[in-house]
Amino acid sequence: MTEDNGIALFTPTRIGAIEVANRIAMAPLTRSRAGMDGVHTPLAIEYYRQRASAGLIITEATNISQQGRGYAYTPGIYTDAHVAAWRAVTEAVHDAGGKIVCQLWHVGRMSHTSLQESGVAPVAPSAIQAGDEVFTLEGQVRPSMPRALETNEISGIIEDYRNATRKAREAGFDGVEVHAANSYLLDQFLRDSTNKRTDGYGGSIRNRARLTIEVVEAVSAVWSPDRVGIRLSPITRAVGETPLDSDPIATYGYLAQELGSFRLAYLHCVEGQTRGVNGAADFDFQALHRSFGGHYIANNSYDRARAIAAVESGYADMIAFGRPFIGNPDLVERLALDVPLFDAPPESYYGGGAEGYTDFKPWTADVQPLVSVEIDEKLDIALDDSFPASDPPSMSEPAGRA
Ligand code: 8OZ
Repeated sequence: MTEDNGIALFTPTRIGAIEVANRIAMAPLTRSRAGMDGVHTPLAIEYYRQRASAGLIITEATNISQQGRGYAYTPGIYTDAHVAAWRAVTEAVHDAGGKIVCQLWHVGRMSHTSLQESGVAPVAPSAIQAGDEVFTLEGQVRPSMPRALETNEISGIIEDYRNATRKAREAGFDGVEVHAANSYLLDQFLRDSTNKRTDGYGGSIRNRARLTIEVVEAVSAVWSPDRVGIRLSPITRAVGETPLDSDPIATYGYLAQELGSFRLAYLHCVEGQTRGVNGAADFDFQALHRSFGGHYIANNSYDRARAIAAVESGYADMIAFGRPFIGNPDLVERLALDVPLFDAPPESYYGGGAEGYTDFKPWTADVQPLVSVEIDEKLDIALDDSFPASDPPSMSEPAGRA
């Protein structure tokens, strides 16, 4: 339990319909430890249970369909087997007093034919191949050339979001977070660099924002808007040289305003470039928050002092920490006590088993070598490191993508 140290960061609040015990969220962290069928092993139960003192856990990005999968060993939320595996996770988190929402993910063009059903091409707003890497059973490879979605296929994608939301509800989650960040499918539609469509989903800002808004509308109708959050990253390249929008202020400002009318649980922003630089100064996230009007979760390179100040000043309702939650399952307690953080080795981030996943100990003065790290959030969203290169999962060396 956290100390009542009189600091707002450690006090309860309500985010939409979700009562949270403190203002610290666990950011979505891809850990690549599910089976190739997207079903979590029991290790995930322990992993999330250990981190249940976070006010809100946002799960690792979770595929809404096989078409939406871009990385090996990532979990899904579209079959009954997925529901059963996730239900054990949500029960463990709830039993430990935590709250947990499922991040709904469709990677769009960030995929490879080997990860798609019958080896077909991944889908995207436009047939423009990404220059970065995704993780397949053969290791890290360039994403395949995608094919542009036909207009009449878009309703099927929205239906996949609906199905995933129903499944998340069945699995006992407290809500869902729509992943519209980091240049995956929804962000590919938003950015004019990746969307060259000439139908009602391309061209003007309004058209490029249409899919995200339709998804949010559908997901909110299946559950309830106050159980739906959304993650945006207006100025985040996420991976390599992923292109940005030509006018992020106008594009994401319009979107935030439109999203505001749904009265969602929250807007969650990756504030910056995620290359070890907070970058919030490059973009007015406060203005974006104002346009949205609801609760705001800030993410990217926050340390204890900045997190405390951001909540104290009313800048944010919650702060999401990513990488520090890998090596510090009890991050909330450590921040409350203001004790050092453990810097998990990068080799532990993606793939493998219990090692580097569930074996990080809670803080005591003598338990493990403690390294005081500068908190740097890039790893909850950025592909700065490599993935396991073989099946069964195993660790691999970081690819050194600084
Ligand atoms: C790291 C590795 C793979 C995917 C994101 C879901 O950037 C991710 C991701 C992060 O949002």
